[in-house]
Amino acid sequence: MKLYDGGRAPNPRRIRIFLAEKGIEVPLVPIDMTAMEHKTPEFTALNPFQRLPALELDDGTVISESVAISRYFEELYPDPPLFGTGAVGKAQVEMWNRRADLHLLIVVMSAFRHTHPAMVEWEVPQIPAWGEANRPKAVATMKIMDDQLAANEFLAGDDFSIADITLLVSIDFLKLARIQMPEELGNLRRWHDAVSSRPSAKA
Ligand SMILES: N[C@@H](CCC(=O)N[C@@H](CS)C(=O)NCC(=O)O)C(=O)O
Repeated sequence: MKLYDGGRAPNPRRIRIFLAEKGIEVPLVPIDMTAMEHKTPEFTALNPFQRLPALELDDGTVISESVAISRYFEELYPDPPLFGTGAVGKAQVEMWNRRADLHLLIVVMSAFRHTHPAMVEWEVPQIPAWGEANRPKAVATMKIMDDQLAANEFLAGDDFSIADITLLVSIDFLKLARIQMPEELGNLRRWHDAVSSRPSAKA
């Protein structure tokens, strides 16, 4: 098994944090995205969407999409559970992870990719107005996350989950996207300090 990794980019980081939380070690194959190694014919044969991360199993099966890769490891290594427990708990994790993914990570990445000059060749067509339009969307989502964290230690409730990983990589990507976390979001700040101090955050 090998994990095609993309350095500090948020989606590859999601998997490294997930693996660190589980205490699993998987051989990494670094793919230099700045050198466009994810666009080579060899990598395109593995993932036609030319995106990282991607996991290649020993029988040649390739799994891409961060959540799909995470689910694979959750099945193999159920402890600690990172997709929730019980019918309600699993649904809560799914809900908050999708919210973090669709309403924050993709929004923050769009703000970055559609406005940053270095992303012209990555985001085709690059539409700066769309990038700008995503900045207030990110702030609106952070306010909702702050409300949720007023009553919960972690995003989906009492336990750390994949939803926290998705939120963490999104918040850490704000700087590159030139989006500020509003000062008044004290619950989100408290949560961010706490999850950033977990050893897995260094992954
Ligand atoms: N939905 C995918 C998104 C993967 C993705 O967009 N990865 C970025 C790095 S964070 C990438 O490979 N970008 C390459 C490109 O846009 O050319 C997932 O969850 O894994």
